[in-house]
Amino acid sequence: MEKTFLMVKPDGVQRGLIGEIVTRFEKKGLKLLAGKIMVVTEEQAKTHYIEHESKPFFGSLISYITSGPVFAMVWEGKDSVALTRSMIGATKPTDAAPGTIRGDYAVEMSRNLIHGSDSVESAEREIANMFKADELVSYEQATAKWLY
Ligand code: RTP
Ligand code: MG
Repeated sequence: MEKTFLMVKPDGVQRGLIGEIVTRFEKKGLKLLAGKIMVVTEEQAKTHYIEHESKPFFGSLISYITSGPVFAMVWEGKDSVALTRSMIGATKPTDAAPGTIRGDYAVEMSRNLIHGSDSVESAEREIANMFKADELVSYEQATAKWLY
């Protein structure tokens, strides 16, 4: 089964949206393997957003993501990367469809509430950057036989 890394960003935590966001993925049928409130270090932030290193917004992106606690999660399920990206919605809130997380709750691109891995390879790298292997819990999902 495919794993993905999702993270409620500091604005989502401060706005009290952790529960709302987690509920959406639970109801979809994804399995939560790990979740923790944490403050991302400067080093972790730079590793996480390495692909944007040369962009003009890199500095402000790093300040934002390290500005307060985030809620980091690992979710598992069939096509979990693509499924969660579509549930999150477009990067720019004006392009994010209603019904998506950003479409329903975000106003600014620089305060777009949640991160989701964009590929299986990114997910592996991002999970390793934020979690130790033993923080991921392996268990049987009771609803799996009705989902798949
Ligand atoms: P994320 O990685 O945070 O899940 O967001 P994403 O895939 O939808 O977007 P990405 O292209 O990876 O960009 C990462 C974050 O950088 C900010 N951004 N600002 N032109 C800009 O000013 C600009 N472009 C991107 C956004 O906050 C975006 O979520
Ligand atoms: Mg991205």
